[in-house]
Amino acid sequence: MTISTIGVPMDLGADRRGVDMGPSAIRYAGLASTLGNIGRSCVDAGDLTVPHAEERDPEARSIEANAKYLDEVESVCTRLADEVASSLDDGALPLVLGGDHSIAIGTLVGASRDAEIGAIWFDAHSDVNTPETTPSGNVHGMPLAAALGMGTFADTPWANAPGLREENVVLVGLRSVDEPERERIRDSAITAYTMSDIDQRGVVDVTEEALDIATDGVDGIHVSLDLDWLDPSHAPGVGTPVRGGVTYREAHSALETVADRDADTGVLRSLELVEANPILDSHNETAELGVELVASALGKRVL
Ligand code: Z70
Ligand code: MN
Ligand code: MN
Ligand code: MN
Repeated sequence: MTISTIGVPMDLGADRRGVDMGPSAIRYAGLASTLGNIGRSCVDAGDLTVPHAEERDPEARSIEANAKYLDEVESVCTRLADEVASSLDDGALPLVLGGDHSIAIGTLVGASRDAEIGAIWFDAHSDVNTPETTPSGNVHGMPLAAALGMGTFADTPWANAPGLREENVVLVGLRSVDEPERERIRDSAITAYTMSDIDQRGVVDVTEEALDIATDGVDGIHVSLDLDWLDPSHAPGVGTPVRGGVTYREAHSALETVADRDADTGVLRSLELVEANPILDSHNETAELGVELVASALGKRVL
C-alpha cells in the first residue's frame, strides 16, 4: 500500500515555537529514502498552509475561553481531514507529519469519516484536556478530548471524529497527566497504560493488549506517535520533554509489534508523527529517530 505523506507545519497548539519546522526536519532526516528502502512506495502531498502566530490574535477564540488559536486549528484540521480522507479513498495509507499534536483532531476526523476506527496514542501525555480543564490553553493538550466530543467539544462538530469510540482508544506510556484528565480518563471507556505498566509488563505485552482493544470491532486503527513518548535522552527535540519515557529499543519494539499485527490483519489505516522540534533538537536526531520508528511501524526488518 502506498504511503501518502501530508506535512502540517502547525505550532499554534503549543507554547514552544519551532515545532512548525517538524515536517521539514522529518523529510530532511530521510523519510522518503527510508520508506523506499523497505519497499514502500511513497507519495508526498506537501505541506498544508498554516498561518504564523505573528499574523494572528491568540485571544480570538471560537470557544469562549481557554483554547488558544482554536479558529486557526479548526481551519487547518478541516483541510487536513479532507486530505486524510482523500488519501484513504485513493487506497493509500496517510502519514501525517507535525507539527504539534493539535493536528490529530484533523487526522482522526478524516480517518474516521467513512470507517469505524480505533486509536493508539503513544505519548507521555493523555491529551484529554478541554477548554474547561486545560492548565495552559494549548490545544495540543486537547486533541483526544476534541475528537471524542468531550466537555465543550460536544458543541464543536468539526472536531468530532465520527467513527471513533472511547472503547477503542488506548493511551500508552503516560507519565504526565493533569488531575482533571485523570478523572476524565477514569470516567470514560478509554484504556490507559502508564510507564509503570510498561515497566512491569514489558512494552510488547502492553502493545499487544493495546492492539487487541483498539482493533476490537473496527475497520482499522490510527497510530499517533508523539515523540515526547520517548525518554528525552533519546528524543531531546520536543517542546515538553518528560523524564522516564521509553527507551530507543522499547519504542522500536512497540512499533514492530504494530507492524506484526498489521502484517497479519492489515489493520493499520493511518499514522502520525508529531511534536518534533528542530530548534530544541541536537543535530536532527529526534526527527531521525522519528523516521526510524515510522519505518518500524511500516514493516522494516533486519532479516
Ligand atoms: C498539558 C496541557 C502536552 C504535549 C504537552 C500538557 C500537554 N497536559 N502535550 N506536550 N505534547 O497543557 O494540557
Ligand atoms: Mn510558524
Ligand atoms: Mn501529545
Ligand atoms: Mn506529549
